[in-house]
Amino acid sequence: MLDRINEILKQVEAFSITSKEELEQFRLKYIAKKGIITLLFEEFKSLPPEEKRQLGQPLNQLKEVAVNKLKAKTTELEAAATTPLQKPIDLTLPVVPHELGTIHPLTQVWEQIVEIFSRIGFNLEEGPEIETDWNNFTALNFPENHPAREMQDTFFIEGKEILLRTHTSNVQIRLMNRRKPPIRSIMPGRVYRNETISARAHCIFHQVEGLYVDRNVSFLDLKQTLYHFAKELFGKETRVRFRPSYFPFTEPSAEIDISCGLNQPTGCQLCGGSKNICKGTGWVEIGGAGMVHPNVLANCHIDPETYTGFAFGMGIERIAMLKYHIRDLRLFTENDVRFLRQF
Ligand code: 2U9
Repeated sequence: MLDRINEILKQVEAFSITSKEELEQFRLKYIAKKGIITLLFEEFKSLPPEEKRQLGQPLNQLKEVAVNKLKAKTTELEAAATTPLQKPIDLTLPVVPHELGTIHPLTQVWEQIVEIFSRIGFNLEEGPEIETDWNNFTALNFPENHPAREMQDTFFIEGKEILLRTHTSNVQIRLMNRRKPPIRSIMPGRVYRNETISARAHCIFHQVEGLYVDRNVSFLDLKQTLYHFAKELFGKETRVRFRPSYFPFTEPSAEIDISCGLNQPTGCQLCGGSKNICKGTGWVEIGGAGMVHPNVLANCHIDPETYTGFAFGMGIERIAMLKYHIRDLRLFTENDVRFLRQF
């Protein structure tokens, strides 16, 4: 047994411990409950007294060497884990560049629009994207069989009663039900339509709508407000044109065009030199507007005999595309940094 003790002592001394894993292997092999040294002690108990006297000391010494090695290596490895790198840091080295992001072009345009209208007294209103049929269609004077209410155009969530809003007009309905005139607010937000995604259409897009309801609000107020807006956003030279149109929620209704500068000495400013967008007419559509239909006011418990109002709606993507000469709607949602970095 003495030979075995000496052999194991050599192994213990030679055992290389450079990691926590090796430390644990060492402990399990020699000192743990089923370790070699523990088993030697078990064997030792049943030896005759004569041998015990001979082997007691070398066995104790073996254990002591192993336990001390375990303790020393444990302290050494713990210290290494907490001691900072000894290599000096060169403070003159250039820093690793931390790339800054850019503000998404849609957010930029959204913020500019909010800013322009807030300076002329419009406050900001928001509402839910999941809406009832009443707030999205019925209160807005959409007839029961209007095509927008079909599955091909609207995303329905529960039957035909709960849906993803198709415009931000639901916010105006909620606002008028909650507060009485004067009301002068804009409603930017995300809207959903069941469209096939292409360069010109997306099933998710953004709108900004506006509403002004008070005594004696006229079509002239609407025109002046939108003239002001167009000049602020697209430049002082911009002209605005109203074309008669039809929406269930406004009467009379109009589509709003702005001049692209084709007929100016500077040429097509908004179309970016190409006539594809204005199709050579010099005008591009930016949205629609009109006087709030008396039925819509009445649906929101506002007396149409006392109050009148105007409303307008514009697509934020469309405005951003014109302002920054972006040709494909899909670029807004692809998150390609080569596109986003340009703004
Ligand atoms: C209420 C009353 C009237 C909001 C309006 C338009 C005309 C319009 C389109 C522009 C391009 C939607 O983004 S688009 O596809 N919008 O043409 N929107 S008037 O009229 C309202 C809204 C709410 C209570």
